[in-house]
Amino acid sequence: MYIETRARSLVKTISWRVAGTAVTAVLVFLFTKKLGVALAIGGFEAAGKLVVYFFHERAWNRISFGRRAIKPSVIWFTGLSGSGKSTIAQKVVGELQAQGFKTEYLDGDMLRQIFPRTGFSRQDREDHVKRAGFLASRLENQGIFVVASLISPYQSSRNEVRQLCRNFLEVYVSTPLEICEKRDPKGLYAKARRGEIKNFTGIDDPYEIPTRPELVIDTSQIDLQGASDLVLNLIRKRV
Ligand code: ADX
Repeated sequence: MYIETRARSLVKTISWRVAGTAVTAVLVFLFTKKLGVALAIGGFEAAGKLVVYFFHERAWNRISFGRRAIKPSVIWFTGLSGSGKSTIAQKVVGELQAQGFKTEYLDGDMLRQIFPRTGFSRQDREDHVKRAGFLASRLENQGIFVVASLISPYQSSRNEVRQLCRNFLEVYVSTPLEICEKRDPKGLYAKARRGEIKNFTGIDDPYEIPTRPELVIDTSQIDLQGASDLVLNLIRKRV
């Protein structure tokens, strides 16, 4: 993801030469006990090898042998509201960034703030998921890891997103409805039960369980670190 600039090659040339020449001069002195000879050989060697090293470095920068481009992935968290998707997703984002990978996080709630007219009808959700999926695929194309967290309850739009992306990893956060409802961090399940919110996923709107997810995580059975390690292991296998 980085380009080796000429300035960097030049500084590396000089630092390596100083180190290499010091070794040569010391060795010559140890063998001959003649300081003048040691310094002369060191000096000529430094001048010659400075030039050779610089061009050798620049030539290798043009050779792709032994270089492997990182294959980023789209890690798509799907599951009920309150299942723990976003918590694991954010942890994975932090770990990927700490490892130096360019990583973008796409969250359903965040996208809804930008497109506030997105509702919760089937059509609205399908469009919303496809918008996020399209964006994810474009970022992936540019070598960026994408971690997305959306309920994305319908198989059809998840499949479409899978088709758009090159390296799509579907992580189904399968925490049971009873647990999500007990957690109810935003009090929305209670509202949905009282009929104050319509089309609430898991209550009066379906969640279609993924048929072939790359990973299934039930956050009532595993802690946050364990869950994030599972995801990172999966990513590592696909990089
Ligand atoms: S998705 O179904 O369109 O993928 P998204 O992930 O963007 O959903 O947003 C889900 C969040 O919206 C939930 O975590 C919840 O807080 C809130 N929400 C509000 N109304 C609903 C609803 N009818 N169904 C599901 N979630 C809802």
